[in-house]
Amino acid sequence: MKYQIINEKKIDNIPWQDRTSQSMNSPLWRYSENPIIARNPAKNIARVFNSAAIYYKGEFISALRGEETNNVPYIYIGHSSDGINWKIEDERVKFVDEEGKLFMPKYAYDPRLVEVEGIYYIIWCQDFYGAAIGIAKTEDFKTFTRVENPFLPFNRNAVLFPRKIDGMFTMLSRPSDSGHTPFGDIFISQSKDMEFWGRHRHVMGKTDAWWEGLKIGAGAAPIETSEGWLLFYHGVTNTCNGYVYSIGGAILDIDNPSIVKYRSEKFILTPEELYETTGFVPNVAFPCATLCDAATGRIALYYGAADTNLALAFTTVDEVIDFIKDNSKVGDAETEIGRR
Ligand code: BMA
Repeated sequence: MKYQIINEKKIDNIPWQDRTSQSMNSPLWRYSENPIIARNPAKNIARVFNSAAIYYKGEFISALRGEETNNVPYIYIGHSSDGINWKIEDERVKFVDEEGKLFMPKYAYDPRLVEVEGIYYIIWCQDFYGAAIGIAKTEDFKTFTRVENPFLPFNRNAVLFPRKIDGMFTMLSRPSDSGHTPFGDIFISQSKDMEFWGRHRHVMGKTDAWWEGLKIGAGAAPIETSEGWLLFYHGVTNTCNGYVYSIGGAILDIDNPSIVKYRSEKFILTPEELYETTGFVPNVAFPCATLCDAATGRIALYYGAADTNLALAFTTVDEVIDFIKDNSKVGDAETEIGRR
């Protein structure tokens, strides 16, 4: 391997399929049996998409965006032995406060699931007098205790780094409005205790490239590699038929991830398959999590498709980093250091 994945668990049974020819213009290739979760996957759940998965004690666990049969989203936990076939728990996650009392958000969507020092954090979007970030922690996937909201409204797409940087929890987020936000850049913030957040810095913004000319937002938790933090994010364009969400890739400086080292000016995956182009919201590919195997350099990426399905794509650390470096353009949208 040319590049190394650092600090990731070895996952012998990471979901995997060898590259197929479909992906001429992309360093990612889709799982041939996509979607892995299609419509009506469980009682009371109409659609599962934009969801995160993690390796936990020999199995895979997911935090799923389960859109119920009244279109209100909540988080559901899924279990899987292969990362592909999921058994969804019957009940939505019952979040509690520090005293153990039920403390449910009005709704919860686009969960990310990240382990930092043995604690598993779910980070999602919720109502806090408008769209805002919610966080809860668990050690056993049975009790989920709410943590203070990190930011004021409005904000979405918060993604925690999988380790502390400079001794601090580090999180990307995307300040927004409370609707179908027509703008948005990725920012970074740090916290000593997961309660008080500061040192806010700009990381990167929309660009002149049309596929991400409207807004961007962090996707999966960054992967630590020998080249820097590998970030899969979403980029959005506006068309006469509405927004189109593609997947982009960037590499952030390992010690100071507000610095963008490389950023692909081309999308790395865009909606093409029927399950991505057709559904509740057509033309959406929305990444929320990866699984990585450091030993082989394999990466499996989970992404929501058309706000209807959950899909899987694969790449290797070498292929995706080479693609990002070969197509990299770092310009004004990433060099606003010093502007606070
Ligand atoms: C965004 C979020 C995502 C969704 C996307 C496309 O604003 O709400 O959950 O996938 O729009 O509808």
